Amino acid sequence: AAAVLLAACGSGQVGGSGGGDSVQNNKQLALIPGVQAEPFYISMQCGAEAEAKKLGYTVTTSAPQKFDAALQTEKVNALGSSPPAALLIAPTDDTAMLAPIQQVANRGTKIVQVDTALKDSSLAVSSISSDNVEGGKLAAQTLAQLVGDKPGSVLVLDTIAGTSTTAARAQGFSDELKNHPNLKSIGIQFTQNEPEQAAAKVTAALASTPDLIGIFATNLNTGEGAATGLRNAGKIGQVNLVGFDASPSEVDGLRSGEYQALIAQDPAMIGQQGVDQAVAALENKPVTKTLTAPLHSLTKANMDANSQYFYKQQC
Ligand code: T6T
Repeated sequence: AAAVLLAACGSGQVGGSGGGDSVQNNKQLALIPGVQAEPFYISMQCGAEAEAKKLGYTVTTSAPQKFDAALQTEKVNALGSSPPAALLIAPTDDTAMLAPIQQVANRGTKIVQVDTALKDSSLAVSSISSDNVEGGKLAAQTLAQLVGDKPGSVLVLDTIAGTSTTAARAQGFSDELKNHPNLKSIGIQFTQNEPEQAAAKVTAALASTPDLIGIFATNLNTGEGAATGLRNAGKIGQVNLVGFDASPSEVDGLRSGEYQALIAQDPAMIGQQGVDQAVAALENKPVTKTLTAPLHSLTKANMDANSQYFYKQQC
């Protein structure tokens, strides 16, 4: 079985990198992440660049300054003058990003969704993301385990309405909470993906809800803000914080006890698979419409054995 696997793997790479039977000459891929200078997307970019190099393609990344559909639209429109062969994009809004992406697709560029997705995924030849509903469930199970049978209230911090990934995580969390009747949700709060807003929501929840026992932060920015809110109130360790992602500051926070658990994604794999699918589409090879990247539950006890899942600040 090992030999078969190896052979399959080898032939895939030879086919991918060969210029010999090249179907088209444009070897330019574009990557438009959700926001610039953020470890999740940097790790995705690292995975995409390494894979593209192997396959004889180049990746040009242009990221908006904020996680914002209008700013991301500007980046998409800027592709107009020299359209890439394929665009890997993490749409920041599941509806508003449809029209600008459609325009790029109309010019013949193949579209691959990485991480977030449009509600209408039919434009994309392939979409790659974590199983975010499952990640939310895992977060609820982890929180329930952490608090044991103790009753209490829990807060969910989401990012911006229309973000497919964090919405799915919040949904999965709420679904799983039904299996843990001692844990009472005080609802989902939106934070505009700003750590300061997440911190303020935590401060307010601590004031209004004396039995607050846990917080689920659906991504890196909400997690970093929640940790600040708990720190400011002197509640670190008293209120359990389960975060998503594994940025350097979240990893430090897990080690120091600010977070009790992190659900880490594999953004480098999402970037790598995004390139693989784009190249397959361009070279008329079989393309997989939907791919799921693995999740890893990190705790203080297992984090050092799982350091390969920590996100990068640079490649
Ligand atoms: O959690 C990731 C990503 O999966 C999500 O779509 C948006 O937020 C992050 O980039 C982390 O900040």
